[in-house]
Order: sequence, then structure tokens, then C-alpha cells
Amino acid sequence: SRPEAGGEASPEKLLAPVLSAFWDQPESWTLETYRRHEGYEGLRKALAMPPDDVIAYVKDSGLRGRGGAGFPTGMKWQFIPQGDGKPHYLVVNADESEPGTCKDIPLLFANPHSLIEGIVIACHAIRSHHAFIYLRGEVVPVLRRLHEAVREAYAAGFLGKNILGSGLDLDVIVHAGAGAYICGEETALLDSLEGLRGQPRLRPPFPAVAGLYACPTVVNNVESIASVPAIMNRGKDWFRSMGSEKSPGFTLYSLSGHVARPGQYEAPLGITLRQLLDMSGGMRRGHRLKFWTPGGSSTPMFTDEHLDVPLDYEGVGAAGSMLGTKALQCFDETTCVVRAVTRWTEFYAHESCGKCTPCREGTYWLVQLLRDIEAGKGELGDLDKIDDIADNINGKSFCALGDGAASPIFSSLKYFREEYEQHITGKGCPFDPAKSTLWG
Ligand code: L3W
Ligand code: SF4
Repeated sequence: SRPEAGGEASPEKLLAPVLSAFWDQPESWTLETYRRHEGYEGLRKALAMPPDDVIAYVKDSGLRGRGGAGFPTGMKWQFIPQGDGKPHYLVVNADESEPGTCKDIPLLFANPHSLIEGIVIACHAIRSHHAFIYLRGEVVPVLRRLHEAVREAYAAGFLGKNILGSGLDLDVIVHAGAGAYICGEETALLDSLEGLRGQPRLRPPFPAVAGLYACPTVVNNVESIASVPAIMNRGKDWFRSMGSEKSPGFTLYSLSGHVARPGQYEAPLGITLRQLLDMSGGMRRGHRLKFWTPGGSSTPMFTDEHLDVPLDYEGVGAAGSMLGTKALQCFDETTCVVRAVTRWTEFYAHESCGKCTPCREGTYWLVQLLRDIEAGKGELGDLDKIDDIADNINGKSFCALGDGAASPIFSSLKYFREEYEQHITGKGCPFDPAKSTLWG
């Protein structure tokens, strides 16, 4: 049995995952375990196809990038010029750092070979002989596990020279970053990989034209690449039978916060938070949902009015947010929304790379005002001021980090302006921090 189609997910139907199928088995990360679960079968099929056919196949499957933007994966591969005489590179973005996002790291820890197999297929398709995995530096156990998986893959002939007799030569390099959120932005990641300070580059040119070492480069998220082997092995129609027309397939949702059973939930795109909460035991006992993020803190927050929004790119977009990384952070009625937004804004201010003024100065200024409001030292005029500062960051910054920092300000003012006003007129936070498990 497999995840079911059409977003009509029920808890029983969702117990048939693909990416997380055997995470709970002993030594799930080894090549031996992976091969017992169709491991490297998709690669055999892909290597028997001409590279352009593999690109067309992935394009037809409808797979969209799982790193936040949902860009069609096959189309991105197709952008790589052919016969240009330059080296082509594949770079896997494993710098998972968006607040609430915790899907790629568990995937790499439990099943690193799904990524390695996907890398070989992608490199065959785009005619690349060098792939890089840029891993968030803080997760040393995952780094060790990736190194070990790459070593196993070389020893078994899935990496190195003449892979499975196909004539494809491929080397994979695992690179650990140093823990900067901005290095998850694809061009900052490329600078960091080249040994430079990680700051975003101007786009265009997009990496597909001038990426790593100014050569054509595909940058894909871990989950995007790890989804490719199953598509090649089981077929694009099987993949398209799940999710919706424009957002097909399965994906990992990271459920966190005040929920009874937080964790990774694999389900078709188009499922709703209500259905996911049914699977995960609901909100913690005796409490109700107040607000949540569909895709990490960079995506505008939702409230309990949005429980039935289909979690696909179109559904979430139509409701005024973004699917992003599918990091569903759920907060109950004990949570002070001003405190939550202040905490997120502190994160953006800390992680701002400083390259452009609206984000560098604006996030700093927002933090000062939000801290004052939360402490009961704000003025009513501060609410228009934070709205105005966010407006001067949004769409006027150099990269998506600025837009992400503005999101929680706009959406919290939209849904919870009264709560901000309460802090100001009541000269303090009306919430008891002891009742919320998220912070003391
Ligand atoms: C060639 C064109 N390539 C677009 C490529 C582009 C990139 C991809 C998507 O931000 C979002 C952001 C965060 N020729 C192209 C082209 N491309 N046009 O397509 O590009 P873009 O600009 O839409 O998005 P982005 O800059 O990659 C990603 C949001 O995701 N996010 C969080 C991210 C955090 C993580 C993490 O921690 N792992 O992913 C959350 O919502 O705000 O909007 O490859 O080159 N004409
Ligand atoms: Fe750097 Fe922020 Fe500007 Fe992005 S928006 S370039 S993170 S200062």
C-alpha cells in the first residue's frame, strides 16, 4: 500500500510512506538495508535511458522542489546547457535551518542512500561528474553518517568510475558549512562552497547558467533529490496519482510545537493540517490551536480558521501564505504571539548577512520595538511603525531572508493586532510564560 491520491488522506492511508518507509528499522542507514527496500533500482532504470529522457521523465512526474519555493525539478535540470564544454555541477542544499524545519536532517540520518542514489540519477541527467552535498555544519553525527554512506556507495560501484558499467564517472564531496542560515540561500551557499564569505549573489544569472565556479550548476534540496529514485523505479504515473494536478506526489511534513506527537509525517501534498493533527494525536490535551506556520517562520502564519487549507503550493498560496518547507509549527492558546514573533525576528536579525540595508537595519530595529512592546514599554504608534519597517524590508531586500523576516510581522498584525494593543495598553504581556511549554 502507498500514500493515497487526491489529498483525501486518512490516518490509515498515510501509514504507507516512501521516503520514511524504514526509518524505524535497525541500521536503516546502511547500504544493505537500502538495497532490501528497492535501493538503487531506480538508478538502474535511469542509467538505461538517455540523459535527456531522464530529464523529461522527472519533468513529466511533476516533482517540485521541496526546499521552499516549489520550482519544478525537471525544468531546473533542463536549464543546464548541453554541449557547452564546461563542467556541470550538482549541489545538494542540506543546510536545513529554517525555523521549524527538520525533515532533511532526519532523512539523511536515517536513509542517506536515497539521497546518494538520487544524486547519481540527477548527475547522469545533467551530465555532471562532480556533486557536492553542502550540509549544515552543526549536525556532526549526520556528517559522519553521510561520509560512511558515500564510502559504501563507492565500494559497491554506485559512485566512482564507470558506474554500473554505464560509462558515467561521478565523485561526491560532502562539505560541512559553519552554521549560517544565509548559506541555505543557494547563491550564498555557492560562495561558501568556493571558500568565500557566504552572501547572496545577484540573480540572474541563475546558478543553472553561472553557478559553482561560474559553471552551470543545479542546486536542489535534499528531499527533492531523494524523491527521484522512487519516481524512476515506480513510475511518474504512480507519483502523479498522489497529491494534486499541480502539486503531485508525497512529501515530509515537520509537525512541531504544542502537538501531542511532534515529528515527521509523510503524506501526499494537499493533505490538511486537520488531517495531520488527526494522525498525530491533535494538540496537547486540553488545549486548542491558536496559530501555526505552513512552511516555517518565513511563511505568513495561519490561525485555526485555516485548518482545512490543502497543504499544496496552490492551496496555501490562495489562502495567503506559502507552503515553504512544510514546517508546521503549531502554537496553542497559551502562547503569546508577540513573544513568538519577537523570537523569530531576533533570529532573522542575528542571521542577516548584512549585505543590504533594509534587512540589516530593519531587522535590528524591529527587534528593539518588539522587545519594548512585549515588555509593556511600547506605544500604540509602534504598531504602524513595525508595519512600515516590515514594508520597507519586504520586496526591497537583496534576498528572500528579508521577505521572510517581514512575513510574521504582517500576518501577526493581520490576525492578532488586538493582542499587540493589549501589551501596550496593559503595560505588559498578558500571558503566563509558565503555562506555555515553549519558553520560560
Ligand atoms: C533558472 C530561472 N533557474 C528560478 C531557480 C532558482 C532556485 C529555484 C527557486 O528561495 C524559498 C524562499 C524562502 N532560470 C529561474 C531559476 N530559478 N527562476 O528556481 O527560486 P526562488 O527564487 O523562487 O526561491 P529561492 O531563492 O530558492 C526559497 C522559502 O523558500 N523558505 C525557506 C527556506 C529554507 C530552507 C531550509 O532551511 N532548508 O529551505 C521558506 O518558506 O523564504 O521564498 O533554485 O535558481 N529563470
Ligand atoms: Fe543579507 Fe538580509 Fe540582504 Fe539577504 S536580505 S542579502 S540576508 S542583508
